[in-house]
Amino acid sequence: MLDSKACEIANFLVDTGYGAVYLPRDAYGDIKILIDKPFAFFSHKHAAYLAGMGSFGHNNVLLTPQYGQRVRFTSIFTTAVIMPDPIETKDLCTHCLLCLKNCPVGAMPETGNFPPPVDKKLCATRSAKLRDEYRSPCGICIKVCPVGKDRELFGRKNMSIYSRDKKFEKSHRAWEHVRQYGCKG
Ligand code: B12
Ligand code: SF4
Ligand code: SF4
Repeated sequence: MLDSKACEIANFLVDTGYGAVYLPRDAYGDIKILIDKPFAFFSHKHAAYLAGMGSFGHNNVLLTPQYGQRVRFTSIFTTAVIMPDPIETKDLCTHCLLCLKNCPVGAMPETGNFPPPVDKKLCATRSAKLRDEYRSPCGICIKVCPVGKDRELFGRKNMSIYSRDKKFEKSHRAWEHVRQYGCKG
């Protein structure tokens, strides 16, 4: 959807009289390519940062006030002059380290320059393994992040829902039920 919407917007700009091309949301053919070379030719999260959409989180992904990190980007290069929003100077990350504590492969260091570098190989290897099992890619670090107004909308303000808290046993049983279908098990 991101690619087709970006294509539509670029085409609209061209029809309106401006040069415009969109950049694909990911631009790689297979997750396994990213194990050895985890870079794209263009970084959407840095473009989003410069476009004033948010600030970086401890897990190196861009945080937005509306959706935390549960948001994906695409970008359009155009000759149209569009007023940018100011760069987000507020640090939206609460430094709670829930992303780090919940990462199943320990891909994030606790200290170092902020945001500390994620071990891309470990992370990409996990997603490649999940793909081989016909599962969706990982994303636990963005799921458990408390930032974002979407938390209210989805009734997920209490972050202990992600721990094995007895209070949320009903939700965990429902998740386990769902996960038994559509994959190897
Ligand atoms: C390659 C890639 C991966 C690789 C590497 C991840 C990474 N951190 O770079 C792997 C497979 C591991 C991966 C995993 C994930 N990804 Co990914 N990925 C990409 C992709 C295709 C390119 C990223 C890239 O090349 N960035 C450019 C480099 C320069 O960025 P960087 O290395 O993070 O740079 C930082 C540091 O390295 C450091 N740094 C860089 N250079 C230097 C130099 C010096 C001297 C120093 C000191 C520091 C420094 O500072 C930078 C700023 O933080 C983008 C799509 C795109 N085309 O942008 C999606 C993208 C970044 N991924 C995304 C997502 C959501 C994920 C996952 C959650 C998986 C999922 N379920 O989709 C995980 C999160 C992992 C994590 N914690 O980062 C989203 C992020 C959206 C957002 N809100 O920011 C993107 C933008 C896709 C999209 N179209 O929306 N991804
Ligand atoms: S996507 Fe998964 S493996 Fe990668 S850094 Fe986030 S929690 Fe860790
Ligand atoms: S989980 Fe906590 S430390 Fe990690 S990015 Fe979100 S607010 Fe920052």
